[in-house]
Amino acid sequence: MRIVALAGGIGGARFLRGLREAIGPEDEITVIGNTGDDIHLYGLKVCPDLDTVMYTLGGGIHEEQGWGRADETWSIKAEMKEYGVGPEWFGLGDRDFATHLVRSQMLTAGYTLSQVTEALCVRWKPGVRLLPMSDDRVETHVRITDGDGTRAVHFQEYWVRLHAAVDAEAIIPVGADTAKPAPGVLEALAAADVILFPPSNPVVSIGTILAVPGIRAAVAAASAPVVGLSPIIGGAPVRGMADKVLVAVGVEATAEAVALDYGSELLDGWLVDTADEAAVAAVEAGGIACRAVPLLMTDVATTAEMARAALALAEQVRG
Ligand code: FO1
Repeated sequence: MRIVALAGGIGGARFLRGLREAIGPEDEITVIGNTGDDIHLYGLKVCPDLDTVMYTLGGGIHEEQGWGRADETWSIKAEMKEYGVGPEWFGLGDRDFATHLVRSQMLTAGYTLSQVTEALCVRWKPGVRLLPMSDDRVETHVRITDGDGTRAVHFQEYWVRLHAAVDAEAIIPVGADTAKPAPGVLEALAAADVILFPPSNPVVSIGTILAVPGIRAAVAAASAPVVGLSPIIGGAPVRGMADKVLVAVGVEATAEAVALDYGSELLDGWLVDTADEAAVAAVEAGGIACRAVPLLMTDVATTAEMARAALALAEQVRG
């Protein structure tokens, strides 16, 4: 079975680890990764969501953080501080720097982000095909108003330096309107037997992937059933601050609101946590099949159960 998953960062990567556990040897997973979180620092291109998927599935992730490398050291960061070169608020470790050096060197040599990602995965062997959503530069910026007035800040500054302290007024995936899907993305969606929306941030992760012209339409037109898993449990995001960006798009931080925002033209099925059993009727009323199952990804085995539930729902809704 050919499975395609649109994935963001930490939640998406953890889900994929369970999905990989849940499938058989004849199944294959293609991940379309969000690149809107990308940031250029010290002349290097950093791809947080692609790296989180690669490290998590490749066994190099810092498990508690969900980002960056395990057993990290911070000598380069300390030296940059001594030179007064920032930003201090974004933690790039020495091991992680190697990824960004290899990526940036290859991009400078003329390779595409897809080719770079494929090359990095030769080392990490994530057990999935990891495609960036686009080879073109897309960077999510956030419009906010705080003590410094109204302005747009890079998503990473909003997320990491400002800790999403103020609600986002608007989310702008800069460059998305002229970006093209990366090679293989549309083909994978057309050939998929199942398409999954993991519990990633529906606005800045999956929403950004869908903002690349052609991808939303390809998902909507796909013959494969599309099943999503709610990133919101009991009215709050499981991790991260999805509610802060949901405000920007006028979507309530509830399991049913996120499903209805994706809409039945995209989603055929939606999993909510057992805590949100009451949401099932509203989602089904929106034309989306809905089941309530445990959605807390406490460990790989539990996550594999979630993935099996998503694949089972896909079979039930397969037209
Ligand atoms: N998140 C933080 O909260 N603090 C950091 O200092 C930080 C550094 C960092 C470096 C590389 C990387 O790939 C991710 C990093 N993240 C950090 C996480 C990142 O902000 C998020 O993983 C995604 O952008 C959101 O999914």
